[in-house]
Amino acid sequence: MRRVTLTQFLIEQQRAGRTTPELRLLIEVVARAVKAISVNVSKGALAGVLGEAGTDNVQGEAQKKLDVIANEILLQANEWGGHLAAMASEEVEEVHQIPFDYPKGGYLLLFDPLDGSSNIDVNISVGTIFSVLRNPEGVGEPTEKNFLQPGREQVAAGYALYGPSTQLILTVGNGVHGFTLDREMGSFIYTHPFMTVPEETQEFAINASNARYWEPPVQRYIAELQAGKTGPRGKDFNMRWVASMVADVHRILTRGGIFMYPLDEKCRDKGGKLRLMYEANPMAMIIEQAGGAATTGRERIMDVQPTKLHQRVPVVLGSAAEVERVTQYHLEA
Ligand code: P6P
Repeated sequence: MRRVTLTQFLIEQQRAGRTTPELRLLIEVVARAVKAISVNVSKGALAGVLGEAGTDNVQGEAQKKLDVIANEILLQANEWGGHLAAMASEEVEEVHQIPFDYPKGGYLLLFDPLDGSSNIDVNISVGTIFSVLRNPEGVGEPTEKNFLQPGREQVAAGYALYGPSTQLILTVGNGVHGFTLDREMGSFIYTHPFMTVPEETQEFAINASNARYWEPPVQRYIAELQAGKTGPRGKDFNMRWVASMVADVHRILTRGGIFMYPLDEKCRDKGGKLRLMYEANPMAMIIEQAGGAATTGRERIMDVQPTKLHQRVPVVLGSAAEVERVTQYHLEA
């Protein structure tokens, strides 16, 4: 069967009026950067890139060497193309401006360059998450304010999963499409057209060690899943927790499930654990485009009006029926 590459897919989306040439270039550049990150991640100990970088990120978390490498790759790959007005990264406090000697474009790119990096040293899948917004017209040098748009304004979102194979999952607002990296050719091959989240599921993903901190609606929901056949759900459920959001979300996108990092007593003062702008929003766009649902437990994630670039938010996403049930339990509380 003739293999369709990411480039051909994007050209066809552009022909159909779903992407602009600038957005097509942006995605191609991000895909090239992701290939370079994949090469570094897959070298592991052979390239001296494991372990701590000896620095902390904006979240006060110790950075891994690969966090810093992945961040640099994405910043440098996207500076010169003329498609971006500015960038924002989980690893960098301030908005990253386009160097003055390059032209600016109409888009804002946000990313978590290497999500789940605590898994790197134990060789478990990690990923890159990205989100694309339009830069508001005529507002001069982009500031944090330009980025503070609700997730429903995203024009594209995606992630790369560095697993047994490297996959790029992408939406430009017309369904979710998966590509697998052919390392010999160096190209992403279109392998998963129109991915959809199964409505029903028997798998849930949550860090169960936080159970004593959960709010009552979450306690109630998880207790029912754990009761299995003998409980009100009348069927057994399985639990999976990779502690790498990209890996957990990809499993849910592929075979269904619900992913929860809810508000709890431990993360309440920070507003949640996961970041809104470059983790929750892009994943929410992907999951909704695949027929699933994504909320904070109380409201649609993509309707949250951001107030800070690095703000956190509770996340409940996946099979629509399950997410709806969690929302219902919050309303009944
Ligand atoms: P915990 C990784 O650090 C991350 O941001 C997500 O990728 C992941 O879902 C979550 O945190 C894991 O959190 O508390 O289980 O370590």
